[in-house]
Amino acid sequence: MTRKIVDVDVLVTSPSRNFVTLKITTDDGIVGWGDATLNGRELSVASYLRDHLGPALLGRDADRIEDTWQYFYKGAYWRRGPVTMAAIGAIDLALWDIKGKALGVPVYQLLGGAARDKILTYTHATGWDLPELLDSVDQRREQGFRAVRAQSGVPGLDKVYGVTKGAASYEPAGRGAGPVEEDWDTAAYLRHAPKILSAVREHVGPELKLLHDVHHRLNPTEAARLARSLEDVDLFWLEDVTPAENQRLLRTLRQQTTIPLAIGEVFNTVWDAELLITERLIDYIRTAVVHAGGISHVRKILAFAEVYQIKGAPHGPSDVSPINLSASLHLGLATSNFAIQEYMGYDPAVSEVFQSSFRFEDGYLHPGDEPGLGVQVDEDAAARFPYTQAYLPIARELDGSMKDW
Ligand code: GCO
Ligand code: MG
Repeated sequence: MTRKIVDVDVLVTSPSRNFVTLKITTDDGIVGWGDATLNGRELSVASYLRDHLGPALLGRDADRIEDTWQYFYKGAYWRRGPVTMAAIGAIDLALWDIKGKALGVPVYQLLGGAARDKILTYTHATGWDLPELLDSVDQRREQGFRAVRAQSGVPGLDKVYGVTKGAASYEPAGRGAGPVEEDWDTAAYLRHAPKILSAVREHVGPELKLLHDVHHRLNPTEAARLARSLEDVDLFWLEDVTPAENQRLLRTLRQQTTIPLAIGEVFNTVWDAELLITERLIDYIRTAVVHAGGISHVRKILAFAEVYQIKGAPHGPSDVSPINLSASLHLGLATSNFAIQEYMGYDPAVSEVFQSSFRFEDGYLHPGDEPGLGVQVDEDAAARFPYTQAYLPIARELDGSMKDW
């Protein structure tokens, strides 16, 4: 028996953020949804799906998820890379959604069933100065969060990625033809960050899990200095301390600190993480299902990481769609070495387009028990929010040279 794919459609919608959504329909009328959002490069993935993979999907058996994954991964000749892997990831999510709906079970049941009752989640707190940051952290605690990522401004700068003077909201991407440019000052950051994070720890006491994201801005020496000065803050993790390309450099950093390290949100395949995993240079792997070939590939990354006592903690910002979040939660519920899920919530307009069955309670998330991934997409609502170009800001050193992301 086969379940034939009869229609493939790609929606690009912008209810506050640009999201690329894949819709696959089968000959028995089942619709599966996948997320294909690659922040700032959305249309490249949409074209990859519309122009190359979509036509090849027509007539294929929707039930053959692994074979379809291998067909597109091995069959492309040009393997890996964010655009390719996001496109394959979207197909993978849509096919898991279809299989769940066809069998009447939530996707986590197809992955082996629940390995935990609920998924610990962390959110973002931001404030330009300490009082604003503490207010933001307190708000998050009042909302029930048990784990919070704390980011602040830096004295001498006007803006730091994701934190704006006097603005409570998080505005990571600016609309327009090119990215906004920000200044960056490593020395000022290194002087300031330990003080502010120590003050946050003192304010919240020992229980709250505190995280901090460096966004690839340091070299290994600077990262070691920062980590050593933060040892007493008891961070749950320090994220993306250095650019992720030259991973051998992290060997020396690991000898300098016991702070857990989290890396991987820009990775697309297991090959991007192989050294980090086999040498255990990280404690948490951050790869998101949407960006690394979907559930089928990320669960292999997590199985590989499990052997090295590394846990999954996927990227889950508001700039990928609720379909990605749901897929991550199904995977997380069914995976024993899954630690925590990033969750920032969404603009209300996002819920007009994506209705999701996941629920947040008391600092934990659960994907819900609807068949498939549990996300309905309202295509009329999606059409009301057309795509507009938007990009993450870039940063320059004080002398005007480009800074690493
Ligand atoms: C995170 C990320 C974000 C990214 C953004 C890129 O940990 O959530 O680092 O802050 O910059 O999601 O698309
Ligand atoms: Mg990050």
